Amino acid sequence: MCTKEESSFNEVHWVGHLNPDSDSIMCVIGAAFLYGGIPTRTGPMNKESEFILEHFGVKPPLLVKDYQDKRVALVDFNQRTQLQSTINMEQIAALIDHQWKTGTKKHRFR
Ligand SMILES: [Mn+2]
Repeated sequence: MCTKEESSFNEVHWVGHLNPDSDSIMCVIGAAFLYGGIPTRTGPMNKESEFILEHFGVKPPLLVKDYQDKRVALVDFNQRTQLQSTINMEQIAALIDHQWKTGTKKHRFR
């Protein structure tokens, strides 16, 4: 077991799916808090997410347009079509919270 400061996730960019909803926004913040790393988002936040973050006084995740050369960890993610276009499979260090739908191969990540 290592401390948060020693975590291998310190340089990871946490990211959810395209057109981030509140799941994606809150998950990247929570994951970065728990494991270290940088909470990011792929686009503008919706009104619900803005309200939640403002209400709790939490800073929005960093808006990132280009993830090339970054280690990435995915949250709130289950469809490859929802992967930001500059992220390659080799960059993905972790995946949590994927909301798997049993029996549907159509939505398989790999
Ligand atoms: Mn979502």
